[in-house]
Amino acid sequence: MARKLAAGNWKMNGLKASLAEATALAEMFPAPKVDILLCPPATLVAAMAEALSGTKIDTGGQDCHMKTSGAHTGDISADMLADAGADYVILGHSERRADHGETDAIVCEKTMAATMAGLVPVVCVGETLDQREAGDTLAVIRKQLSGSLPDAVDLGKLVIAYEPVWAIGTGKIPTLDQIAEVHDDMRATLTARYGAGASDIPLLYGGSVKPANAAEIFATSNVDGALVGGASLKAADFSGIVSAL
Ligand code: G2H
Repeated sequence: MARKLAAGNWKMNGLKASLAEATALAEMFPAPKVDILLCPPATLVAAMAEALSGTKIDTGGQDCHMKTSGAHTGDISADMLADAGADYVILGHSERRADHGETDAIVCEKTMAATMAGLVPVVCVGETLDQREAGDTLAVIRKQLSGSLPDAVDLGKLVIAYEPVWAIGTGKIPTLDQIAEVHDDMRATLTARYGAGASDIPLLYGGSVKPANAAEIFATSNVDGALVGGASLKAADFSGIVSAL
């Protein structure tokens, strides 16, 4: 049985004052029944990890380079995130794939780098609206999973997030049947590749998750949690999602 995870992706939002939202969330959940993760912008990773030390909330990055060090201006390595106190790193988010041309092969290299650094990669996949309307959703997700994940993974330290591109920040979500279809197929695809241990991989849904729709999404087949953007910025909103899980 996969463990439950409520993960917040602050994207390019948050200044030092925003750490008060993280500590407020920690005060609301001193002994949470599920895993809770916040991924702030890189500038806040070290400060958030420090602010949340001694709490039950983990900190993560939103991307890392595939190399451990070197001449890569503006990038940060998985080792640097770990050194700053991160436990997780989001990889292959559709905004990274669109804004920075990240391919499945690049995401795969980053996933290996994250694992080597001791981080838990949260690998994102998802179809565009055109791909869904063409009936290609499952084929797209299978291809992304195949290309973005290495053959050697630590099944106990891997998270997958299904985020339909057309549902991100739009207020639209797939039907629950559509979410179940993708999540069931992802579980089957991962099990076929990695064996029965793939049942332990948390499969998150992401895309316009709110307190009002979280419970029905979490009740959907093979949904083990959520990757939440806008609704993770305020403790008052994110707490409603955590409580629903
Ligand atoms: C999808 C999600 C967070 P939002 O990108 O990863 O964002 O919840 O704002 O749609």
